[in-house]
Amino acid sequence: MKKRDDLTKDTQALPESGQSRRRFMGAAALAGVAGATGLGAAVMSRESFAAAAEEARNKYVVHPGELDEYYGFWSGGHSGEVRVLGIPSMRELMRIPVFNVDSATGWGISNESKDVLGHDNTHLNGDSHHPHISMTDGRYDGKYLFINDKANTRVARIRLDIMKCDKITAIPNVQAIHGLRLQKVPKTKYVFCNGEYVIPHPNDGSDTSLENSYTMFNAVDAETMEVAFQVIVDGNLDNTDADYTGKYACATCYNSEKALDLAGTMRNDRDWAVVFNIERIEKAVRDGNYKTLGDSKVPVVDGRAGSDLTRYIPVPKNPHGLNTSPDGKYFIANGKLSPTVTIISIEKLDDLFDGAIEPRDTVVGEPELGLGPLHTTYDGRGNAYTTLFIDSQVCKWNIADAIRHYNGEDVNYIRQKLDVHYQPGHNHASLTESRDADGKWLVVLSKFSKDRFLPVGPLHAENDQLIDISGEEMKLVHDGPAFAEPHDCILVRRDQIKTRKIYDRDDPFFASAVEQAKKDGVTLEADNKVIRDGNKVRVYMTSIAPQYGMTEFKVKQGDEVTVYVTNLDTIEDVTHGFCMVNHGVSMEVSPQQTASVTFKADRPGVHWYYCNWFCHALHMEMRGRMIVEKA
Ligand code: CUK
Ligand code: CUA
Ligand code: CA
Repeated sequence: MKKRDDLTKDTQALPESGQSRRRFMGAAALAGVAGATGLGAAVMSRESFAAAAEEARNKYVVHPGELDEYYGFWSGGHSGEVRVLGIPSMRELMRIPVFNVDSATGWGISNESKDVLGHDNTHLNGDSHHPHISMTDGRYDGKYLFINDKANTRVARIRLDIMKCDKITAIPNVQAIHGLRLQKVPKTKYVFCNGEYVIPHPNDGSDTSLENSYTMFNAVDAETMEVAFQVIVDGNLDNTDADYTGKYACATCYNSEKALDLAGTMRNDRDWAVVFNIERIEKAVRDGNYKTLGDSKVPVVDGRAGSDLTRYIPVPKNPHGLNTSPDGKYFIANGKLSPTVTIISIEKLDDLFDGAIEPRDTVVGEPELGLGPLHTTYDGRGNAYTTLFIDSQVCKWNIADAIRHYNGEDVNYIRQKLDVHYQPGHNHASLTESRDADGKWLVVLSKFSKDRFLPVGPLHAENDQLIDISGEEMKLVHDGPAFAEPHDCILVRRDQIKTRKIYDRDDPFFASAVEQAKKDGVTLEADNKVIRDGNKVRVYMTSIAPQYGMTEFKVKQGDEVTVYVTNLDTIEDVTHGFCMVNHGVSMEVSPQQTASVTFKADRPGVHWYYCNWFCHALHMEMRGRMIVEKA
């Protein structure tokens, strides 16, 4: 672990625990001391053993004052948020509200957040599953993180420089966006996302039969966040991933049966993975070979069986995760109801699309791993790690050996099975979705924690486990309770993320406030003013610890009041808030940020407002009064 500041660290008071001294004296140092003092061999080995254990512990224990080596971004499932963790400490660093309402930051309350979420307040929930970081040439570029909302069929983008959501797009013509992955090469031009459930078209009640129902694979432009195209498919869609040429994406389908009942979805021994030829789809759109549906202008192409745009590769059975290996060679589909995963050779896809080979000819391996394979991740050294939901294990296996076994050689491709606790969904190795997969850490997101933590009532935490995969053997090193429900996470080296310490005054995040101030002739950084515009009142105030620029303002009963607060502090970490008591109003105003909130002044009298982010010794004194005059 690197230290934030060696000088400060060494003077920090840690002698009681002996932490800093122990870390200073690594395994080699301890062995050396033992040798120099002429102790016997038995003592030496005990010392060395303790030192080695200590060294191992120091790999994942991040001591007070030290910083983690990786950022982890966790989806928050039906909590609708994204969480930021440090790895390997597993410390939660931040929460980024996205498809939810957050009282602390005012997400869903402030106007800036409503500019992103929509001002109609209709969708206050979400179900985020798959967080993925934008890439340039197959490497994380740290610019954006994208995430799906299954509950309300949306895709969101988070700006990683400020760690705020800046765009949300509702995907038309489909229901429930589930799998989401990014184009890796040459850069993330598209966000690929799967509509899971089939619906009739038009979906207006005129026909609810299955004959006219289908779902679509979608591509969202990563910069504009507009839907670039939709592709009609057979069956349904679960998870997806893209290749390292920019040409192909692939998605699993668990319901080739097009069944409505559970038993029906399990009827076929094989469903399929559908491969999308992105070049051909782009060409079809360019050539005008598409239709549109309903009011939407999004080009819709037909990728059902027989189309030139797709190929359907049969794979067993109700497949779930779809994961590209970091060497770019394979798509691996995880069998779920089959104990196998299916290795699809990406190299062979050109021949498949040219009609030179049959779909199953692209399969180069189908190793049997255990019960309930859901997701696979990679260490960049040729090994894959697959979660076995039913077995409650992670299976480490070697891809090359699995392929040799498929070709009839008598080799054992399984390297190790490690118990995890319990019922794992996704797992994710450090940098695994990029060319830089470094095989250091593996996070396993277990759906059940059962007995691993203090009981907290019938609703249990989940259990995110950290596994050291840097050696030959997987070693479980940490349990971390998590609230509902981190489906997936992504680990990125800390140097790949560059964050702002304070806002830039030109930040587009509060552009609409800046625009309104300009119209009102107000200088946000200096003025404290009340502007009346019919029964709309705009209150502009500054804040600098521990004071607002205005300790009182007057409005009339029935006014629609918008308060703009501009934080003039330039010191890192001095965030103010604005809370209007009894008005459901609360928001964050970080250094150099402008934030605004709109509410109705419907009750005459005195209404106090105060700063709700602790900013100063006199933080309690940072307050003021809104006087509402009787109508
Ligand atoms: S899905 Cu949840 S465990 Cu939505 Cu990625 Cu597999
Ligand atoms: Cu400003 Cu607390
Ligand atoms: Ca099926």
